[in-house]
Amino acid sequence: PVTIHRGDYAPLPWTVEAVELRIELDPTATRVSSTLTCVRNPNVEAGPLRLFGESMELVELRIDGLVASTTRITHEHGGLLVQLDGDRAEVSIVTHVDPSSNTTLSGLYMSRGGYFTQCEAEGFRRITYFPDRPDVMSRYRVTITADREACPVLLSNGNLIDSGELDDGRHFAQWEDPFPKPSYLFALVAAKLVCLERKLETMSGREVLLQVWVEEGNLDRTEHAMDSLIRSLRWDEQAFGLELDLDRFMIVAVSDFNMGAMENKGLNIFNAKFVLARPDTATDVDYERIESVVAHEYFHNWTGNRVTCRDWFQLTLKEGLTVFRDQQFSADMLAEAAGEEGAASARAVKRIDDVKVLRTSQFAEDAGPMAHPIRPESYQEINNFYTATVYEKGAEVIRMLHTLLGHEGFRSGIDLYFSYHDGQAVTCDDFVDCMAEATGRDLEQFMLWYSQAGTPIVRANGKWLAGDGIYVLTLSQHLPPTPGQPEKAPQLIPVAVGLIDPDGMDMPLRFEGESHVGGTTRVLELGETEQTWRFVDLPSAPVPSLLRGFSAPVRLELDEDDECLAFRMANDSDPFNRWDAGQRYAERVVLSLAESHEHGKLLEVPAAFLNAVRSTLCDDSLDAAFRAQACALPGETYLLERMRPADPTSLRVAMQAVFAAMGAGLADVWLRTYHDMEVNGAYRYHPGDAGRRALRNLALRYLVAGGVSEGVSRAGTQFEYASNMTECFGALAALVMSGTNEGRDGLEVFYSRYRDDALVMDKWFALQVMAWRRDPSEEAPVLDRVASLLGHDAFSMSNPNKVYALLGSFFRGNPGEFHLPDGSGYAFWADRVIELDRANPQVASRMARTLENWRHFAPHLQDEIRSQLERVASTDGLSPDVSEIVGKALA
Ligand code: BAL
Ligand code: ZN
Repeated sequence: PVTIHRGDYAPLPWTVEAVELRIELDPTATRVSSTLTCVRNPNVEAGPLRLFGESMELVELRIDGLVASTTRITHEHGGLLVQLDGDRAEVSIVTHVDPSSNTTLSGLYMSRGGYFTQCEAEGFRRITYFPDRPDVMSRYRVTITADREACPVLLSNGNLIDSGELDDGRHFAQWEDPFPKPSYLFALVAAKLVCLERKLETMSGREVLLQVWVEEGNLDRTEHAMDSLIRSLRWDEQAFGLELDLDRFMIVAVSDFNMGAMENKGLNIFNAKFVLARPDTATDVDYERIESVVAHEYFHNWTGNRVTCRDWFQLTLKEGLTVFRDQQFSADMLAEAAGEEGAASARAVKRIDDVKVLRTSQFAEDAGPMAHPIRPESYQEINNFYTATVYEKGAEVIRMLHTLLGHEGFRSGIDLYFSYHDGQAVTCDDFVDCMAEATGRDLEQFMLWYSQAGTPIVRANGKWLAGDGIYVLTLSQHLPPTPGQPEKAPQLIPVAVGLIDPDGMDMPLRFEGESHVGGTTRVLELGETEQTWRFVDLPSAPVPSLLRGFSAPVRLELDEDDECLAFRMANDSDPFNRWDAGQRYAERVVLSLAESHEHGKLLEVPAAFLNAVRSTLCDDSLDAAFRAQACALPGETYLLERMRPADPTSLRVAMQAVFAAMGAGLADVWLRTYHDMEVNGAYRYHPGDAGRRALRNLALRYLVAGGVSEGVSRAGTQFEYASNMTECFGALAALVMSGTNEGRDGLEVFYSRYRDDALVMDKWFALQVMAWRRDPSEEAPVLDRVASLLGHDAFSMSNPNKVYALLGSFFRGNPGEFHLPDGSGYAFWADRVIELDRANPQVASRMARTLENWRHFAPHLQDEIRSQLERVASTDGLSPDVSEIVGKALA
């Protein structure tokens, strides 16, 4: 495999000013004619025009109208080098592509009879030969022709400038995008679709047309996506002064899609699951996710499209920033809906959700063979770097800038960024330079967040000097080695700190040498290996509350006993830390039970832990959504990463014991909560209602796990009579996860109700493969069920959503069943990765990644995994995507 290095970047000798594309769609022989207005780059040493190309047939290449002689063309890695004279040239290329056999879903492909494109990162080169790099920005005019009957709707980027009829039942549409863009933002859709549309006035008074395009039967599921789009548009105007720059903005839903969605200029193409919602088919979590994905893609119009990345190493420039923006947007939306009283809690719940994702996926990535800085130094396949590190940790890095510079400073940096770089392809340095220039702050050390991989460990030690009323806090940082980076320098880490008095109140904070108290939460800037702060004037020994709001993406280590954790669970004024204290306590309980199991000891859940959960659950001052977060156990996947060596079987036994104890031991409060939290009236997507539903569903989960018969019957009733998917699925999940007979029956009923609804069937597949067995000695492993579901009528290996639902959920979401001691799960995994790789390397690679942290497992499992990794690695014709993952895993 070829490795590409960040340091090797060089601008191209030729760029493309304008592109004229004519695409004559045909299922097996689409003809693509492109005319490129090529311009010599005066700042670069002379050289040929570089055109990348893959998986298509070159029919013709002309230079300034004349067929190019073969001496002018060199074939290289599937692409072409073309010798051009002078400073400008017109290069015309004709290619043939076969969309119907394009199973990679990259480039031009077909889904349910329609044509769709996906060009990020390097899909455009599968449509035509082109300098397919983000630093080549061109104006596009696109003419699409297609069979009118099969594809009545023809869409591309920008504005529709012409359309009409052709011979033989064909028709055409011509689109022009006024903004220069890189090829990865090109898009085309030709299909049988209908749309919901709205007209809106932007902040400068321009009228714009917004459309959400879907298959005909789905029109009644588009309202929420449209509302989300309108809210996003308004928010970007208000929060950042950024207006929609086009006259028309379209979202298209497609059933077969590798990623979540794609921000093509003016023509966002979405995985249908992030568009379609109706109360009876989508859960509250789906509604929330749709809102944030719509926002994310919309926000890319400025952070990504107007200012784009110079090269793919800079991916976090647009992704980290845009994730940060969508997180802020969602927090604002939730806070607004919750009203003044509930706003802070609503924001905290959103923060908790985001941090859970980061700590589960990104921390694991940092601890394995794929660890990379948010700006990677090298890659073999760029598609493997659309990672939790680039996205979620990238967003945390932006959040730290926001914390360090303050809101005003951050905003002035953003303004400067657009004033300098609008219309350009730039780097992460350019972005941080703007932040530094706008605020006068030296951010050189901060840049280490862009170049060093790994999760910093911040260790805290506190000393109470009773006689002086001084609390001495020492923080030290350590960044563990990662592949290729044995040694690291200390980074700049903002640590938000509060001190709590014995009554549970925050203490006013003053550092030694300061004349005034500076509030009850202070941000310490840890920039050295070790630093000490002295808090003075304290009347009593404080309990520290560190890393409030999760102010930096680090692992915090602090010696706290159970009592102290319970105290912070009950008292910390920072809701994030209040939640986190509970999670730390729960982690300690579960992992110690897992250890007891390994030593053949009896498993006993400490009463003090149950009491702490009971207090949280009964605290009426906390809203339902927060209580649902605070009373949920940490995810099994997260805990498995915290366990060294990781032993999924004992972890599962421990988890089951804690679930059962929490259900049976707290049955009275769960039943009361279930009753009190009932939501009446028609379904509406609202965080208040969603929180109540979440808490009720959690109650059912515990009650069923605890074998509480009243809980099982409540779940059965809720499943039967639910008027919305959140309640229906929540009840079913409670019954299925605990392996009950009622759950098995429920799955059949659910199937008969929703068998024709592909998105709901994804939930059905995912749920049953994540189920826990009640008695592993008597029941067949879940693996058998997964294997048999592969042959189910509703399943398809060529649909990424189905693969993620069935295989992804099993490999990632059910460790206790996937990691069977006899290794049969791993052999199954290898067979699937190899099978998928032949058709869709991107999806195969995602599945391959589910075993990359195999060295964390107990030795007997490691041996089994290694042999399957080796089997995959030695498969003939392996894609670069999977090859990079298994190669790095075995290195
Ligand atoms: N750019 C790929 C999809 C996304 O991050 O929005
Ligand atoms: Zn994005």
